[in-house]
This record gives sequence, C-alpha cells and structure tokens, in this order.
Amino acid sequence: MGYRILETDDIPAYLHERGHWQNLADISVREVSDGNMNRVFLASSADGNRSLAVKQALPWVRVAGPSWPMNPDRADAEARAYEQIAKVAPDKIPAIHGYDPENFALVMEDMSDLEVLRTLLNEGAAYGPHTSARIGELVARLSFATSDFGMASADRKALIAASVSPELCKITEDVVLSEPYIEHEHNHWHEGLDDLAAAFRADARLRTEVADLRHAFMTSAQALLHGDLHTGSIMVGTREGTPVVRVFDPEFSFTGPIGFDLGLYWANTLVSEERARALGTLSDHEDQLRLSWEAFESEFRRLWPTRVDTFFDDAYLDRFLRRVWTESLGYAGTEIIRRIIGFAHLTDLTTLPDPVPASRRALLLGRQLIVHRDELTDVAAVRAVVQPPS
Ligand code: SR1
Ligand code: MG
Repeated sequence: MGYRILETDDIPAYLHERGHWQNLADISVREVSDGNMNRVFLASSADGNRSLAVKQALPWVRVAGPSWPMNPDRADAEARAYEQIAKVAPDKIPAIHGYDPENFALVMEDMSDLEVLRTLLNEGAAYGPHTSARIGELVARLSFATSDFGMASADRKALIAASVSPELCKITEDVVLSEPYIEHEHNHWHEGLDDLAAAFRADARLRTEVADLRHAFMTSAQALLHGDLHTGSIMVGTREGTPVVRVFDPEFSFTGPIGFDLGLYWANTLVSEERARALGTLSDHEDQLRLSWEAFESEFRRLWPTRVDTFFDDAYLDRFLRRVWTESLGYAGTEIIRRIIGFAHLTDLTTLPDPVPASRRALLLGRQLIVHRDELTDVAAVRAVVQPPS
C-alpha cells in the first residue's frame, strides 16, 4: 500500500491491521504530538486497561510544516537505536511493540502515566536522587556496548555503516553547531539579547572552538548516541513505588562523540537551574551534572574489564574519559547557546516572566563552557563558572 500519513481516525484500523488491537469497539484515540519532528497518538480501551502509543515520522519537520521537508526514514534510526538500547538498558526505554518501516511508525508503550522531565521541572519539581544517575548509567551502557571497547572491530564497522543518518546529523550540524554563530533565518531571540547574539557572531575564538566541536561531531564515531538527549526526551515517575526513568525519541541516533549525549543533558540541566534561580525555586538543580557524570564514569569503569580489545589499557581509559568529559562541556555550551539565540528554544526560559536575565546568564555560561572546556577539569571548576564566587 505504501507510506500514508496517519490521522487520528486511522489509528484503530491501523492497530488492528498490524495485529496490535482486536476489538475496535472499545478503542479511543487522541493525538498528543508535542516534539518538533513527529506525530504521536495514544490509543486506549474504554475500561482503561489497555493503551498503546503510535509514533509516526512525517515527510517534514512537524513544527515547520511541508516547507521544511525531511525524510521520514529517520524513524528507521529511532527503531535501530531502541533495539541497541534494549540490549543494555531495557528498563530505561519504552517497550517497543513493533516497527512498521513502510509507514515509518512505531507502536510502543503508552507512558502517559509518567511526566516529561522538562514539564515537571518547569512546574517547580526537583530532579530527585535517581534521574541524573540513571541517565549517566544509560549513556555509559549504550556507549560502551557500541564502542570499540564493547564490540569487535568488524561488527563496529557494520554498526557505523548501518547508523549513518545524514539528514538528521545535518540538522544538528546546522541548528546546533553553526547557525547560532552566523546570520541565519532560523535564528531568533528575545529583544533584550541583541547585543549578545551580535557579539557571539563576531567572536572569532568562540567560532573556532565551535568549529572544533562540529568537526568532532562529524568525524568522531566513538559510539551509538541517542543524539537528542534533552529533558524533553526523558519521562519520569513512579510505578508500584519504584522510581522510573525512560528515555525516548532517539531518532537523531548515529555513531558520534559520546560527549554529545552527556553535553545535551548537562545543557538542559543547567538551563533548568537558571530558570529555578530566576524564580527562587532552586532545589537539587546544582547537583545534576555531577550526578550524571559520576554515574556515567563509574558504569563505564565497571564495564572496562569486559572490553574486547585489551590493547586499550587502563591508562588509555583515563585519557578517553578525560576527552569525553571535555567534549561534553563543549557540547553543553553549544546546546545552551542554540536554545536561546538559534532554532527550537526552551520553555524553561521562554515562559519566565522576564526571560532576559536568565538567558543572558545562560548564554555567557555556554560561551565559557565552550571556550574554557580544556581548563575546566572537574565538577568544582564547572560549578565555579556556573556560580562565580561573589
Ligand atoms: C528541526 S528540528 C530542531 C530540533 O528539534 C529536535 O528535537 C532537535 O533538538 C533538533 O535540533
Ligand atoms: Mg525529539
């Protein structure tokens, strides 16, 4: 039949055809699309005992419409990423019930009993002790398993080839790693930020450092990444008294620098911290970079003895982790900056009564993280940049 764009009314028959739902009499469907790229529908039974989510990639960027075409085969990358993550951290992603490559649609667990982390944080909630640790652990497990430490060389080459994702990588190369530093129609910002946006475009040092990070993004196939690990790609909650953390939306997945995943998460925690500081609701925000890094590092070190290639010795592990740390800081800086003067802004800042003071702080922090990343050798040094001693 070929690819067709699913509408709300199509979902019952679609789920039936695909063998996911027998009795269509008791099904109701609503669209809950929220992200920038795709459509999501939730189907549930009248008695509330059964529900499924259907996510479909459109042939364009959802928030931009048909004027920004985008190959829907990005859903293939998402399905492949879920497969890889399921091997090492099945408890940290939604259950996937099926992938339909013809329609670029995933049928998956309904997570509407959980909350998007960004939404909770914007409402004033704390992170709690588990979230960032689980994220650090997930990045360590996925990246170790899909690196040259966790896979035989030939298998790795096959993974790299299978994970090539030119269109989605180009989005990141553009909207995160170049456009904010040049004149571009995608860029916009709050009027109180004109001077900083202009200063960043004229900042040769900043631009060269971003070029370095951009080139590493393009060439450094260290491991399979989630590729868009911000707080809107994470759901949290409690099930049967147990804290639950689920990462979703890995459509930007490809083999790239591990620091890109950690850096995106850090950027979003740091921006949430600026929001909380502006509103006087600061709680455990300041701890999140440390918690996620410590969990990442200890899990990566725990896995190290299982590496498949022992020419990589313990001294090399230290060097490698140092590189990941430094690049994570740089990517955190680029993510902060693009979310304020580039494309796809963050509600953390845009919904503040006055977004300007917190946005200015965040922009300057982003620049520091990029330009001084080599000198920021530990968490304390980073914290001193986030909150300079008064
Ligand atoms: C055109 S897409 C803009 C952003 O939305 C996605 O969630 C990624 O963060 C991307 O950079
Ligand atoms: Mg997304």
